[in-house]
Amino acid sequence: MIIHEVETYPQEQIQDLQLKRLKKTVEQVYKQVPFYKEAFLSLDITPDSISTLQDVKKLPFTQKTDLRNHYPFDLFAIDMKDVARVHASSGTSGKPTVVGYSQQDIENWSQIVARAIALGGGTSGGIFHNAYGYGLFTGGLGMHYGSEKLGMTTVPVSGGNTERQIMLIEDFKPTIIGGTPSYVLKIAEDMESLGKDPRKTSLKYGIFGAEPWSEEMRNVLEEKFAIKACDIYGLSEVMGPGIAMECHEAQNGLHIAEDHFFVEVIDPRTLQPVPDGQEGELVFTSLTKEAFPIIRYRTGDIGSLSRETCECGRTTARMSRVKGRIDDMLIIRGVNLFPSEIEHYLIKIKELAPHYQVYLKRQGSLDYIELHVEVNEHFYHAINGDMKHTKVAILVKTIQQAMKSHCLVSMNVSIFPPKYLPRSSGKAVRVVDKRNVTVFHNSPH
Ligand code: DLL
Repeated sequence: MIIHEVETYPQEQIQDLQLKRLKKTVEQVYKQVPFYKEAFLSLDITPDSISTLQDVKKLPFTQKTDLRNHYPFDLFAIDMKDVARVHASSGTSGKPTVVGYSQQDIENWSQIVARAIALGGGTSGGIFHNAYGYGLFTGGLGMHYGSEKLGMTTVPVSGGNTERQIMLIEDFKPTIIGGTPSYVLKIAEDMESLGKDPRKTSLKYGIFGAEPWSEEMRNVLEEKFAIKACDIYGLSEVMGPGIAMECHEAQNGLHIAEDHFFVEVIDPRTLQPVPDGQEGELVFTSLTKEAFPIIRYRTGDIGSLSRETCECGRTTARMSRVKGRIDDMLIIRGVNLFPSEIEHYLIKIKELAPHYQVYLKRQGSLDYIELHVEVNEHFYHAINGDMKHTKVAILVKTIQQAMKSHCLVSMNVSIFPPKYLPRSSGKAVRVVDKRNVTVFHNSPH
């Protein structure tokens, strides 16, 4: 359902709005954030340097390290007394990155997410089961405010405690479930273990994101729950969930909330723009934020853009599914590979459950992948008997061949029984880097 006229504006009209808002944002950061003023001056630019949307290229990039270096609040553009809320990313090392919102920012974000949920099939009167984590992570509260804004009854269940999630899904009869795709998959599996059929719930739509997932994972989730599953994208540095969202009508690219965010796609090496349709790093500039405006934020996420009008009628630019983050790209003997590409081919192997972990290991000076996969219950029960070792050996070969021919990398494969690999209630851990682990003691042979 299209809930805001801006979603169908002709491109020129969106661009006029973007330019007006960009100028205001540039003016605001120049005046209120010393970090940006210095960066502008060092490039010899002032707010007057922006007279067209193309001039955005004159502006400096912002990176995660800039947020870390100004921890916690030094990039905020308003007085702390006017900051209504902060969120932070967990950050694997050192301090988290902190972002702030004014009351108006929260109102805008709620509207953005309301639009996103409507894109994914939400309507007022429905019930939204929100299994995104609540807390400093933007997922839970971001989706919550948007769901309420849309007029949905919101169930703030957060992630974890899967048995209770299942009970609430059965009892409250939600129409939409939101959560990371990997966690919602776990909910389905646990239902099956309890002898319940996930296809029989009241759920009609799923809004999944916060981590890379493949088309094949979409098929698995749609099949398991008998729902339509759509992809939602966002990041805390730019706002949180809702920056872009797929429509359930086309399920073909994520509509960007272009009235609030200006998107660019650049080549991460040359930092130059790449043409529409070509993959590169997504870069966002906020256009309406008050507390934490951000200029040309390099997301590290790889995707591409399309500006064709979508069959749902919306005219906003669409971004592709995010393949992964540049820092998560594996480089194995010269081949670049994202875990989501491994997922894409792994899920097609019918003996496997849709769970995997990529162990990065090193032998001498060479890196290699040890792929940890899990067989599904069906295969597990079918292989009991004398042919067990042969069947597993054949499966290993099948996986190795699929990886070699599609991902161009030879991998070691370890096969585990069902439910062996760790599940997360939030973002799944797909890569485990064991390259710098030194063995403390090896027992003699
Ligand atoms: O993950 C915001 C969010 C919450 C998005 C709920 C969607 C749903 P962060 O914790 O700051 O924010 O992590 C942002 O997660 O730069 C991407 O690398 C990744 N990411 C987010 N959505 C997707 C997606 C939230 N749909 C980082 N596909 C981003 C692939 C995604 N990766």
